[in-house]
Amino acid sequence: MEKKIVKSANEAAEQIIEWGESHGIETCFDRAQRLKPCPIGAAGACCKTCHMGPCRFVGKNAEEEARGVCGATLPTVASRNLLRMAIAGSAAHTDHARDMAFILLAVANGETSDFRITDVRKLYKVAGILDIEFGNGMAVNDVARDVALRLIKDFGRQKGELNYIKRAPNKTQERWKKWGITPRGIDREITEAMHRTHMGVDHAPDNLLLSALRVSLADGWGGSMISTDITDILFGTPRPVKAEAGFGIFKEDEVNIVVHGHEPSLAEMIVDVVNEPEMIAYAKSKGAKGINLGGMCCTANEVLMRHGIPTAGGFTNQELAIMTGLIDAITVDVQCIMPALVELSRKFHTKVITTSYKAKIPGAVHIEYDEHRAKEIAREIVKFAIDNYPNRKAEGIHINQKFPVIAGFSHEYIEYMQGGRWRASFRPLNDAIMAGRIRGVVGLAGCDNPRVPSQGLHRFLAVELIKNDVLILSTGCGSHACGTAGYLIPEMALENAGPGLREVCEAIGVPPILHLGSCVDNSRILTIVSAMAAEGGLSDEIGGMPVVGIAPEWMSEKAISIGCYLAASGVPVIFGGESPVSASEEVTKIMTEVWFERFKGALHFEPDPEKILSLTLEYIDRAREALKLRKYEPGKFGAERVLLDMAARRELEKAAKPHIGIY
Ligand code: NFS
Repeated sequence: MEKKIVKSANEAAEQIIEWGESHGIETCFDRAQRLKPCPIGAAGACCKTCHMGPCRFVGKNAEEEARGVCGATLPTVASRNLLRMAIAGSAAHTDHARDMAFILLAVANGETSDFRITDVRKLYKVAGILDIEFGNGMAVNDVARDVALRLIKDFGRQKGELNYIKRAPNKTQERWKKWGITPRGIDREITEAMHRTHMGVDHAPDNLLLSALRVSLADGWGGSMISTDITDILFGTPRPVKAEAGFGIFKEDEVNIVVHGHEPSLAEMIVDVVNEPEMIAYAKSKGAKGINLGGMCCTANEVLMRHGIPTAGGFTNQELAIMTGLIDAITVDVQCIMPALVELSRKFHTKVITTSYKAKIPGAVHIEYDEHRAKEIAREIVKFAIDNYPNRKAEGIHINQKFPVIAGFSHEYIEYMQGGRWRASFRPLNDAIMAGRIRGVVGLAGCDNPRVPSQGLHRFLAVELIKNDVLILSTGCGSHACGTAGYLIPEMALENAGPGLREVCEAIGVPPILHLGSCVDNSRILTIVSAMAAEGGLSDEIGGMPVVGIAPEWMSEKAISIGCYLAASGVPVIFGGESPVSASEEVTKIMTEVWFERFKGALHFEPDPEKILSLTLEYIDRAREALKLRKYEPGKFGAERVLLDMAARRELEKAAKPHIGIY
């Protein structure tokens, strides 16, 4: 009997895929089976930077002997390929950040009345970080303008360093200076790195890879951090919120609209508009009971974190959501959008609406977004979806499965939950790590991927890590994989976490997997680890902390940029799948051993999830040993301060005076 291939670890996804197969509907899972990756390109051994090639570097001694037409070696080509991925990833995140900065400027200048500054406290905090002087009398919009302009300067700066570099621990910054990778201006780093990869420029693998770190740091401590901060300022800094995840979020008797992509500003407007009484009345006039908004991919994370909008899932779930036959319109902005959606949507009644001039798909409806007319455009989109509701056919496979999730763990909330408004700090977390109650921290990030049983590697590692008392900070599709399995709830700690982590989660009332947000919110991992370093008792820089980043199902170039900026910041990173530079031992060695020596971070690729797990724990234990922390033994802890429980926190707060902002 032929062995059945499991395509997704998400049961509901698997059910939809099977339904699709029985109806002759193709998805990324079928295409992944059919299209085998080119083994030469997959290993980084193909150079197509000029038109004398593509040159393929194959054969037993390719590393030493193979040459391209220009004479380039395999390590040059492999490192150049990786650098190009990092550049594209950094460009994606930072261009998203640029759009956010211009929205903040438009709000400050009064050019749009649809948005406002929601979190004034965060605005002041960011203004403080940027050394912007603001007194009591200064109007909020004036502070916002100064913040926006100061951050916009980060894109075009030619010399000096990015504003947020100083948020990193001094020692971390010193390492960057020593190795010449402190980013200057975001656009400069991207342009210079592209220049280096042009035919006939930089040929030294180590130098090319340092450039990958620099351009990625411009993402992590530049674009992504800017985006996170401005999104918090405009739409609110997340705090825990209850929501739901899974294909069961769609409603048979309501207009279902999905916001998909990455940039949150249009989605925020749609959240507002679907609640307008006139819109609801309009939906009812078309026979629907109401309007139901859901999210997909990282736009989903943005509106989930701030408004509790339910999510249908991550990257590999997008086609499957359409196959429920219940989506009346799916609006997409930028990044991680499968062009296959349009062709697929024709088999159902779903309308795919592109909204960015940067990201069009032939055959899609295009309603162009402009932040100056945001609400008007959001209304047009919602109305369009409502008008499509009567066209809904009975086709599709309706799914009921959905899980509760608790999301919304910003840096600020994590600090707050460890001591309340007046004693907020990272002390309890550091203490719990020092005592061995928490073994270490893992950032679970990145895409989900149809080349493995999708979402399964995330789920396996999440469960195994929490069993081992490792606290997880999840983002992006890692969070979707966990959320659609029911892992993002406090009960997960009771049932699955090791004894130390379970106690900590019980005391605070949080899940053992803290959903930090979208992919740009990986910058929250940087600020959290920097705060842990500043708190004392562990490492005084990011490097050397019992902290590891993993992206077991990565596929996008943005993931490479994230992996590189975490590695340069001092976090060992382990990616799943085959290495995109596996053809070159020299390049692999630089990214692991050499980077670890210089930055205490590394970037590994490891297809075997069991090995990802053991390497992660090994890094954590090695860091604990180097920091002379007590040896981790499950259930045996050292002395530590007592965590405040909910009641104690409330008591403290009753005594506290009101404070600006939400904390
Ligand atoms: Ni990030 Fe991957 Fe895309 Fe978000 Fe999901 S695929 S690298 S997690 S949605 S960006």
